[in-house]
Amino acid sequence: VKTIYLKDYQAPDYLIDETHLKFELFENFTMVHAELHIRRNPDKQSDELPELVLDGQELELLTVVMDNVVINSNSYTVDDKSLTLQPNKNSFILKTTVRIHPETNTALEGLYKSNTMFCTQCEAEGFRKITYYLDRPDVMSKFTTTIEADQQSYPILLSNGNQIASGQEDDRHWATWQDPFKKPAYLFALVAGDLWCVEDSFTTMNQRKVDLRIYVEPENINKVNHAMTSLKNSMRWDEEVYGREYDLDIFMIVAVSDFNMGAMENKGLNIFNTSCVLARPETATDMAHQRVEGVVAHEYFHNWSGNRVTCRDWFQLSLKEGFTVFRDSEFTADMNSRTVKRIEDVAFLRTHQFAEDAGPMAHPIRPDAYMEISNFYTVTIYEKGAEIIRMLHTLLGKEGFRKGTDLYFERHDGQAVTCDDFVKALADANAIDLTQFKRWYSQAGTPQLEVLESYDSATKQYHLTFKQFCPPTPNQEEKQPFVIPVKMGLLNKQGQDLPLQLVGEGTLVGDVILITEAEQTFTFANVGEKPVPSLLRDFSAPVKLKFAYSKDDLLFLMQHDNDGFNRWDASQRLAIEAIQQQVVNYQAGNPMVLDSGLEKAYASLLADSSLDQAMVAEMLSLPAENYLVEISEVADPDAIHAARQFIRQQLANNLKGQFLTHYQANRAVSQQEAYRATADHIARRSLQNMALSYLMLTDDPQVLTLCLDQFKHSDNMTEQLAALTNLVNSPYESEKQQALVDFYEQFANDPLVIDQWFAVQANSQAGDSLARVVELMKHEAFTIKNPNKVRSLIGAFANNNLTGFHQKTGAGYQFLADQVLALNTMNPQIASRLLTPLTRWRKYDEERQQLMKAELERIMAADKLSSDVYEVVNKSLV
Ligand code: DPP
Ligand code: ZN
Repeated sequence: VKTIYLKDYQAPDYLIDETHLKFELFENFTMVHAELHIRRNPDKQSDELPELVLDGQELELLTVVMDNVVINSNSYTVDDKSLTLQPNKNSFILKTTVRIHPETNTALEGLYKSNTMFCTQCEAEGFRKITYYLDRPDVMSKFTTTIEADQQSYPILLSNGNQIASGQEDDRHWATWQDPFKKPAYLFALVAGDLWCVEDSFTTMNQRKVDLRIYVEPENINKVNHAMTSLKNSMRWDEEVYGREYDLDIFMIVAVSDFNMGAMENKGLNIFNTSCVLARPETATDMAHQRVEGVVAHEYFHNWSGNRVTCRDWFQLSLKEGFTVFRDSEFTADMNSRTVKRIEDVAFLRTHQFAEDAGPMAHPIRPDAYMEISNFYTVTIYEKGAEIIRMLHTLLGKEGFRKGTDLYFERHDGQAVTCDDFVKALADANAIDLTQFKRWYSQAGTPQLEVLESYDSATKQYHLTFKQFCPPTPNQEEKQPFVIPVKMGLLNKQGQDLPLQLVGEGTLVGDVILITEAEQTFTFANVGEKPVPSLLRDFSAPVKLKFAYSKDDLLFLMQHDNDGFNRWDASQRLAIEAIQQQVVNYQAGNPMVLDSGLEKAYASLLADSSLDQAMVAEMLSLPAENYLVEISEVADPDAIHAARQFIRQQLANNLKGQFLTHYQANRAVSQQEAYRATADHIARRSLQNMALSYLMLTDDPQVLTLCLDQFKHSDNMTEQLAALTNLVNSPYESEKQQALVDFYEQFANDPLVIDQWFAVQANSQAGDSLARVVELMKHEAFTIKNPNKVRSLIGAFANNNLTGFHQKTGAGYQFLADQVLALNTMNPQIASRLLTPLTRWRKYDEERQQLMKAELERIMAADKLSSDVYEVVNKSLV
């Protein structure tokens, strides 16, 4: 397996102005006829005509014709990765015919079948499994696509752009689609199937009417309304916030059951995993509704940030992904509760991306090297990438940022560009220097920001000293200081923000100070009393902030900080401290105790009726086990689980009355009001379910009755699934078994709900969860060929069932390695993704380390490892 380096980038020798494709779809094979209008790249002149090397994999080459002359096989070379020809003209038309086998394509890359439909996934390098091509994003071409198939089985034939012709001959029919916009091959899409669609329309800011269609398999036709509403909201938002108008007359989404990722932004024809588009109250939770809204927006926003302006090469992936995640998270914040969205995003980042940054796969948001690009669709490229864009937004302000993106879109429309181009447009539009800021693009790792305070009552000066340090990551020992924007406030005894008055060195813009050095002191003047600092408000930079807050400070911030994010963060710090102390007690064999400060804080949260319910629910959630692992020096899964559980249990017992009051009040409203996926309804249900999960720890038969009632008599999946989850983790064995049986019967026909049913059991805290997962793999509803099933059963177990996966025998590790090996040839992308928990072996004790490493070595020794799996295992063992 070869490593590819950014520094080796070369512009293409040839360009493809036009691409004409014809697909003949049959049950046992597909013929692909390609006509490529090729010319030399005028920017790369040399005396001799270079060879033309077209990418192609798993293709059966039948004919090659250059300018109407048949080329015989002595005049070209074919290997398992490419077709090489020697052109004799600067521009020519190349025609090839290949035979491919979508019907046996289990990797779900290129053209494949999902249930009975044909569909495609070409990002990043799937197009080369369809035809010989210059499969790289800096080759942009105008595509015309004709699809021919059996009329009965495949009445719907779709591709990018507008349909320009169609016809029928005997039992076969065809349709031709033309995309007027140049695009790289990774944005190509084709769909053929027996699909139904819901239609709507959107009128753009310039009064153009756009046809909106969501295609699904017939049984899902009643589950697309939420996605359609989300789409229209996204289109309006992108006009209002970024001035971006949709550019074709039709926008289509197709829902596909077998899909490696969440969704794909193909021009005019987005293809979605069913899990990211289908939602209705009875079958999809609030979280699922929000995921649909977010992913629909994300893919739609790519039309500008990704499609109209695309990436020069795959090292620039964050150019489109980081920016588009930032765009979709701001959209979600505008549609729902801004603070709750920020809390969710940061909790996700700190749990998953910080762990990636601290592990063997750590990479900068613009990597320097990769073996398999599919491995770089990571939380770093996406979520950390979005944080880098958010910092630029903070530095430039809303208007400056908009000026910058306007210039970016105007300057680079129709081009394939780099992250440097993006930053340059922002810098040029605002006449500022972002040179040092760009270190965020090239340096991996999570910076630590340590802060020390001192107060001088005589001079009324308050000093904050910041020290930044970024730990070494693979191939990057030393780091240069980052630009770290710290949004902050200084609170007086009443909890009010004091005016910020900087004296001496340093930059303060509004309420943001800029850290640019390894160590830097800021002095604030006219501070009449020693304040409590509220630092990194709204999580203004993706760093680990260290400040020695006292317990009283945290309680104070929890109540008074006018930044909602930091109020929540204070509650988390308090909870972490309380849990970590019990981890120590547990390990020493000492009795565990509940911190009285934490209990008081929770009691007052529950008593404060002025607070937003969603915020109360967020603040009552103890940090997740995975996050507690991430912040441990050496993670002890049993101790973390026991300590966290102990605290939950004690809080439940001591605050039972308050939890019950909240539960009953909110459940009563749920029973009266029809379900709506709006922020206020979601907030109410999250508090209700939070209260229920505490109450179920109290072993009170009255609570069991409430839980069973919620399970049986709810009109929505949010309540029903929460009740099921509580039952599954309860000691009520017969009720638990009955609920699982009833739930399965109720939803046996709905694969996405059954995915939830698998996940609930995979996450079960019962001691036999691994045996149960193994058993469920034989269940009629399970198939390892469907990525959603793999994620909901195997992935959920390995990623979220801390004690089950990390059981001391190593059986969890062995199980996961077995599944990775089974998937290695079948679906390398999914196999590689499943490996993540094993790559984190350095986090655990010596014995577990050995067991985890042994499984990685066993995988390494296997035959025919895919490049996907090889890269991750290889890097993990270095
Ligand atoms: N480009 C896609 C997305 O993130 C990945 N399949 O939207
Ligand atoms: Zn994306």
